[in-house]
Amino acid sequence: MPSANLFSMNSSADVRPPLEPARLSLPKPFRVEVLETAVSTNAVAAARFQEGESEGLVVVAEHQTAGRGRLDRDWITPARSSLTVSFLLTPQVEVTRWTWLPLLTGLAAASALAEVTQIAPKLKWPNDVLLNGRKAGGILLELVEHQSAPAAIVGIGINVHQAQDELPVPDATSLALEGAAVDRTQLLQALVEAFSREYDAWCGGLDPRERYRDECDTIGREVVVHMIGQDLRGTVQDVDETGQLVVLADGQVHHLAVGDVEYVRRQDQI
Ligand code: BT5
Repeated sequence: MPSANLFSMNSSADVRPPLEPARLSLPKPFRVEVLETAVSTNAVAAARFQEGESEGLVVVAEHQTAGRGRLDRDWITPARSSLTVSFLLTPQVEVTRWTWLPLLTGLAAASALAEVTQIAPKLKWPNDVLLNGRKAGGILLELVEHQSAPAAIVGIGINVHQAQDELPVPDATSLALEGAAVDRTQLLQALVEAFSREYDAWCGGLDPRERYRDECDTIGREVVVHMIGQDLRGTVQDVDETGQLVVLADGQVHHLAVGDVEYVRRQDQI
């Protein structure tokens, strides 16, 4: 039995069962390492690469004690409440195109969630998975090097069982809050399968833009993009061939690699 303090008073252990790696049957080269606790699965996957692990390792933690978001922000999840997963990848694709990796991971999450829950998620550029407009998942790409060889670590967190008071911000949600009771092992299987499909197609030269445009909630919106030291207000026109956001602002077209996107309503949308 897991210790009672892993769970809040009103939730019972049987609705938050542990992951069951023995039930997984993952496509090659993917293989899973499930940890009871990790500081951050991205950090563990990076360390494994530096210890000699090759592409395809999938590190999963039942609990992250210091999960990371972008720009040193936190990713906060109670034990066994969610999926916290990192992929170790060494794609034979130009490093300048690795910017697609978080977007491909978003596409994989959207497919897996649609398959397992029948709820259709939307993707908010660059790294949010939205359910009914609220953030249920986040994605983090980090690059690491070992003996001059680069690897990408792509981490994703998906909120599964959390109640509202277990989420760190009010505009976050979980599958449970959206009405979906999900088996995390089944969701992990679906996520890795979907990621494998997206990744293989992309490594094989397929342009993911059409698929991304279909799933992305951000294109066509009036937005403010918050960047370090600068905010840009404009209309999102597209994503470009490297996955950058194309924003028309003050008559100029900007291609943005990073930023936090805030959706704003135009007067005519109120
Ligand atoms: C992200 O950053 O959304 C990327 C999150 C990546 C997490 C995964 S879990 C597996 C792997 N290992 C890691 O250590 N990280 C990855 P960003 O866009 O910067 O959003 C971070 C912000 O989201 C925080 O500042 C909070 O406002 C909010 N947040 C934190 N935890 C959340 C949660 N569980 N659900 C929704 N929002 C959350």
